[in-house]
Amino acid sequence: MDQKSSKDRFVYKAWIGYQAIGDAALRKREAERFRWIASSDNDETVRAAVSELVTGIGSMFGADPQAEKHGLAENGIILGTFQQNDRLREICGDAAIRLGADGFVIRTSGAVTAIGAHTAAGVLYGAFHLLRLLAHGRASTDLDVIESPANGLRMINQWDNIDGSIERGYAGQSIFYRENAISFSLERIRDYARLLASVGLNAISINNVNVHKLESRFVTKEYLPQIAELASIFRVYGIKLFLSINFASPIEVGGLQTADPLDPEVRGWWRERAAEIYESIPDFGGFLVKADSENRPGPFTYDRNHADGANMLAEALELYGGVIIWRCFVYNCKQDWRDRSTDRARAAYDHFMPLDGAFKDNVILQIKNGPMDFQVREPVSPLLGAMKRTNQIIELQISQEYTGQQRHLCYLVPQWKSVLDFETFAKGQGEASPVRRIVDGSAYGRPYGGFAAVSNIGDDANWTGHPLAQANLYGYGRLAWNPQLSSEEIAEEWVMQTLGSDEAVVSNVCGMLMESLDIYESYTAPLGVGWMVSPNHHYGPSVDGYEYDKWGTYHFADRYGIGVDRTVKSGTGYTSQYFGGNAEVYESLDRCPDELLLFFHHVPYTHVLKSGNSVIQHIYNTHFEGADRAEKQAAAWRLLRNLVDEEMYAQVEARLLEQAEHAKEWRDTINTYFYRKSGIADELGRTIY
Ligand code: GCV
Repeated sequence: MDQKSSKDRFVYKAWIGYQAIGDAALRKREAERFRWIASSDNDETVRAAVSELVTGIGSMFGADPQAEKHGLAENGIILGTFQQNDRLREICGDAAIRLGADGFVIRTSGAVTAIGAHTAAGVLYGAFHLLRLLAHGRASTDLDVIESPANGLRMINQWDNIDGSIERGYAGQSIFYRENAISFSLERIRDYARLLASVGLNAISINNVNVHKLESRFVTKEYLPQIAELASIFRVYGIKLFLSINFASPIEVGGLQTADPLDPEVRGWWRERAAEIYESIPDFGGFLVKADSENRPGPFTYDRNHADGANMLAEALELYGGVIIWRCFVYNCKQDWRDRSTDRARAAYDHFMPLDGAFKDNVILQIKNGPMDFQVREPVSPLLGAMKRTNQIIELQISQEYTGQQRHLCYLVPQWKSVLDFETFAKGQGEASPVRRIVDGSAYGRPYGGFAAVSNIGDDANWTGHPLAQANLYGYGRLAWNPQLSSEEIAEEWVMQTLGSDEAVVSNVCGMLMESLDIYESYTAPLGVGWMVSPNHHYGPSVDGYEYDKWGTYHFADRYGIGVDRTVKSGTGYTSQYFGGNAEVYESLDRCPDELLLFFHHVPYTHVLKSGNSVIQHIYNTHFEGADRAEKQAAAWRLLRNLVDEEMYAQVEARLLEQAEHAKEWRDTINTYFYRKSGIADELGRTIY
């Protein structure tokens, strides 16, 4: 069934292909040090960790480590939970007290390497981490690593539909569904679980947040047996399964007259569903909900608010320890473009802020990183940090809907880093409150915190369409584990584990990844204004594609100027949703950062930026430079022709060539549009049509 996957292909193995280490002396030494791998834990997750170590060490060092129950005296790895193993407690038990949930210790003692954790999942994360260190050529002789994840929930959202399609998917069809049925290859799902666990992810929602007819029935006995099978594969890798649900299911599936969250019959219906689900999947994670958003049903139909809706579901799951993840992507998607008073950017805050404190403890709000919708550049959502008495997690999009659809190279980790490092001033000047501390729950001592992101994988043999887009999935997981890692570190880790440690490969590919976001931004929508993509499918330039539409996504370009006035003084007042310093900076035309200028202000084309260029000249310069730089990426890759796997090489080359061509399309469409609108020529006299 899984025609496109072949586990032996280089591109399929992604970053867990465990490339052979080139240094022969190191190979010999390490093979000698890892003669056995022992665990006395009788647990499927720990067994998966053992098997991963056997595979990884075997492949990297040409070794043949034996899986044992009890560690012999020297030359091996001992791993497991502290409570099961005296030797582990002896070697690294002192660090146990410093470990958070899911954390691990890796420590060398003589010729023994110990991996200890409180939980089986922690042991698995420790095993993957040891393999990561070894892939980097780190010798195993003096390890003393203690790590715990910063975030409790580290989740991936599949936008997969039962017909096999994936909403905003750019890497083939679903690996979960085919032709209106749940249909999967055990091996492929297991390998996906391995990839996710290898970077510490611990939760997955397996169906699109737009829940259609058949998927609405996933909460019934008709589908639960197969869903339970999926849950059991993910469980081995410490990953909890969630379902996206349809708020109107009591009507559409249950035959009730209403889905009113305060109706006793509706509440009873959801309680029955919960009982059935937990009977099949005792560790079921919970529901992910898109309600009153883009034509999906929700509590507004019944004049109820989102706390009423979320709490009703939360009550049904609380008995079993389940949670409700409720999305804040709620806005008017039927706006009249002539209406200048409605501002989509304001919507999430306006809807949810008044409800702070009204949600049950097992409700978690999922907030997109920006106020609009995953544009290449947006300010940080002002809702992040605003609600002090509500659990919140951040939602990112690994799938490159607006960032080149995995046909363009766009390493998103630097974008996510800038969001996570953004100082919200939620706690005033006295205490730092960057987004990463809001979402991990620590700023307000919340019981839940974490990350969610829309997956970028499909059934393409290389998982992500563009093989280098694997770095985004990898980077997402690594950041969810530790948001303080740098973009460069993550890029290097991914390259070394995926492509090996050849110096030219590492430096060229890291360089390409690190530049790619900036390049993509340069030749697409300028200065934070966003959109300008072709409607519906969102690929390629169309400056006015969304300008006279209902979706609330406007740039307001006319012959004099461009940008959206979101100030309090003369615009939509959106800037007031930020705390102190940020509100002031964004409100001020002088202080607003160039890269977000058009998001917050409407200015004439002649307005001079901090860079010294006028807005119009900036548009011309960045578009010419961006397209040139895209071409250079292809040239940098060509230097690696004989240094990377042939199939990988060809797939990347084809995409880079397409990108270079397509960047010219963007360049010319945008430059021509603004030249004709403004009538102002390029100072450098380059060709604009
Ligand atoms: C799943 C954007 C996308 C939609 C997506 C929606 C969401 O509008 O274009 O495809 O729907 O976001 O996040 O719910």
